[in-house]
Amino acid sequence: MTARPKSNAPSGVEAIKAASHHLRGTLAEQLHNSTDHFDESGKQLLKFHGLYQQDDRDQRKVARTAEKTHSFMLRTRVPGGVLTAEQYLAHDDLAQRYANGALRITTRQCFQFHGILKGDLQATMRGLNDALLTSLGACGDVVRNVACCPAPLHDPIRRQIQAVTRQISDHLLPRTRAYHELWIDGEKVALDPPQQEEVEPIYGKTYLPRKFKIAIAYPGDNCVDVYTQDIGLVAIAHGDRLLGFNVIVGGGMGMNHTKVDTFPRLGDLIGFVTPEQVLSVVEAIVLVQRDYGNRSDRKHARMKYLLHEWGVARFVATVEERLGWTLAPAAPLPHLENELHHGWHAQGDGRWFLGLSVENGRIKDEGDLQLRSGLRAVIEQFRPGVRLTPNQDILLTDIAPGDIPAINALLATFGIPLPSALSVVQRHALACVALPTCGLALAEAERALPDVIDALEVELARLGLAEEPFTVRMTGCPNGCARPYVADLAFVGRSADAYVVYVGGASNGTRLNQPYKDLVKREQLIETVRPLLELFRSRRQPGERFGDFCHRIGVTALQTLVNSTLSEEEAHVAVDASVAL
Ligand code: SRM
Ligand code: SF4
Repeated sequence: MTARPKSNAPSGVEAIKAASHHLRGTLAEQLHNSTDHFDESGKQLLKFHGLYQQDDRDQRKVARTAEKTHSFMLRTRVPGGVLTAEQYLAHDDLAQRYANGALRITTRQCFQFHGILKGDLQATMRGLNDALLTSLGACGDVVRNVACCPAPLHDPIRRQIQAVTRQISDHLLPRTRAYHELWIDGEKVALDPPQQEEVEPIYGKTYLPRKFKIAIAYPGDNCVDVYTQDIGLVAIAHGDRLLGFNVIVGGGMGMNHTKVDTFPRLGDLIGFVTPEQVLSVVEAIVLVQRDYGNRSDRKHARMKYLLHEWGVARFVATVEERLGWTLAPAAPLPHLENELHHGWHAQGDGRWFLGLSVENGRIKDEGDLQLRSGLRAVIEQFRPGVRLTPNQDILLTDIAPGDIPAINALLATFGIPLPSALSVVQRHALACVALPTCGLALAEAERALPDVIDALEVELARLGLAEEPFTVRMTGCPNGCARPYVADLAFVGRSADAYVVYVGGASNGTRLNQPYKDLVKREQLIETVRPLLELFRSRRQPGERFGDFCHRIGVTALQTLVNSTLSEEEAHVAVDASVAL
């Protein structure tokens, strides 16, 4: 039997976008009907407005019926993670009033609410709008939240890259009035027919083939994981002068365990642009993806697959053709580290900032740790600036030095530890949301990682590795929302309660890791990793990180060593031999 050729017909989502009159569809009618949910095309369009229709998957089991009770996840768009105290407090109020009482910091410096009911959507979005916030373009086939190193240090480079972040974000925000009509102006939508002449100058009627991600790194600081973005920009500076940006394109994490033609990919460095050129170059790259990205198969629609199919040279030539000029060669890349920005730091302008570690980004009150109430109390009383980090943490900024003791004391009353009281491994760990809200989760992540980290802490302490910085990331499925494939060690959900263990990434996000063992049960994760940590402890080179060690030895050699019956001494000889090969 001959294989059927793949169809090039646009996917169903393309048809929904095309017929939607710039993201309106029948959302207005559906919003006011008597059901608790939207139909399939409504679900797709809602994403562009920052909304996901979900149901509580724990409840599915309890209810034992096919009937789901729907609620919504709402993601706000927070360019560079920068919020005022008032905007933080508005999020906190809305979480209490309309969502499940918790806030979730995301890996792209946004906030998510979970559990909003359909009848409360308009009120929630009006509340955001009143605080000068939006969820437009936080999800959907557009440029998502533009990420940027959030540290508020008083240096001109940081100020400029934050300004470029805002500029790129504003420039690539959808122009449709649908968001305001539907959620903010409310009734008006029923009176006015959609304006047929409305135009989206960048996106057109069908927007992009798929989501699109952009991030900017400060020289030397890769907390945004530039290599995993559709476009990663690394600032290049000379002293206090921003010379421009190195441009990296075609990164992405998502894959499917069983489809070998889907894969994580690191971006390619394609050249250097000045601050004056950066917006036109970013726009040209987005337009190339808009016009040539795959619109028939959403599993291959990310720009990384265009890079993979075309190769870098053709991609760059197409971008340059659109620009009408050629890109300058890339500048030497500064060495990158993944800075967490934890603890107290002088900003350099007489003020201080405090970076707090938020376990898996979840701001809630639980037991002795009253994180939500404590943050609220500090922010209400001291009115600091607030920044969300790509490591799912929070920075409280612009604090007068005289307020530091009172803030430390107030945090302590709510049981909130300073990062120095936490283990190194916990502070570097990330988990995606997964169950119970994520419809794509195959296994637990956010709810499972704390216990895994507790067990790992014990092992690391036993081996004298407690101070060893390395990244541990867990996701409930292979889509890669916590960017697991660049971590030193990752656990990626494979089936209910089983994971693929990955090792050998780089803590600074510059190398992909490799699958080490498949279908490992959650309770066996630590015993699977233990022999690797033992080998690392005894055979590492001076200063070598765990991921670098696993990469140097190689996954196959590690598997052979761990599965063999060699004595410890023989294993060491074998390690040396495998490295020498
Ligand atoms: Fe993600 C889908 C959560 C960052 C790759 N992601 C989802 C959805 C919306 C599930 C769905 O489609 O039904 C998840 C909602 C769960 C929930 O209940 O809240 C979800 N992704 C998240 C967040 C909240 C994870 C977190 O724990 O912080 C992050 C929100 C970021 C934001 O503020 O915009 C999040 N997602 C990422 C990242 C990391 C990043 O952007 O730096 C990635 C990997 C990078 C990339 O895009 O390649 C990522 N999410 C995906 C994918 C795979 C896309 C692909 O190319 O194949 C999906 C599935 C999809 O799009 O079909 C997905
Ligand atoms: Fe859901 Fe998978 Fe993303 Fe985790 S990685 S939030 S399980 S889509």
